[in-house]
Amino acid sequence: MRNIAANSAKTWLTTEGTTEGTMEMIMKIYEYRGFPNPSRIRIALGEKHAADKVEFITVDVPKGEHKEPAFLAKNPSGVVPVLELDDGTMIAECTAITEYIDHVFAGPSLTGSTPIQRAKIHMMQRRAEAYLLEPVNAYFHHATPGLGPRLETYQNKEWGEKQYERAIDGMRYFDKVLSQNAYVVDDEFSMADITLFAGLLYADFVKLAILTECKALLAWRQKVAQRPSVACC
Ligand SMILES: N[C@@H](CCC(=O)N[C@@H](CS)C(=O)NCC(=O)O)C(=O)O
Repeated sequence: MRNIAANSAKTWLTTEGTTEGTMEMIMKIYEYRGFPNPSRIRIALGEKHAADKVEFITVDVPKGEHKEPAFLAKNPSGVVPVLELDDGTMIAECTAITEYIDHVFAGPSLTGSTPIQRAKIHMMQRRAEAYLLEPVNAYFHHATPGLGPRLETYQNKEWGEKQYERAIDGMRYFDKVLSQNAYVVDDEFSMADITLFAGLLYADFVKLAILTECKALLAWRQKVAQRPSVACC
């Protein structure tokens, strides 16, 4: 199960960039590289220039390793990614992992520095999940063969196909947002952009193309794809 790409952070930096200590801190990320949710974490780490400060461990999702007892003990939801800290603490859910990364490593904030920014980023990232990433996920698991018959034990094709329309509506919504702002929240790249970008990665995977009329969304995507954190995720 081990596929170690990088190792150990020796210095723990605060968001202000000051050194808080020299403790040996090993963060492990359980993931399946290239899948949309793990990509969210790789992008967040890339934005913080911290990808070399964690150990990536591959969980073989196509083979069902994420549903085996050893992994379910880490995350009872049976999904990747999961962050494991030195003391054995397990953090699942991309938003929670991103919050942690954002506060442990220096660099521009991904989750907002003021109460209003934080609230807006959380609201919009949740919309990116609810309007796009989750409908695409439901379409994949219900209206396509998904992860195959061994893992897809219940499928509702009609409901899955309905999610395709919801995802298209979500793209139209974000096109409108991005016709007014440079990024999903105002003019700063944030966790909300990461979630939307991952939703579009997933849409590509299920062959759900962005409508050509969504010009602002297409232009935003091209711009975000050029960020170093995204280019190497
Ligand atoms: N809400 C979770 C979603 C995680 C998720 O669905 N991950 C996918 C990979 S992109 C997964 O593990 N899927 C396996 C499955 O559904 O069986 C998060 O934010 O981390």
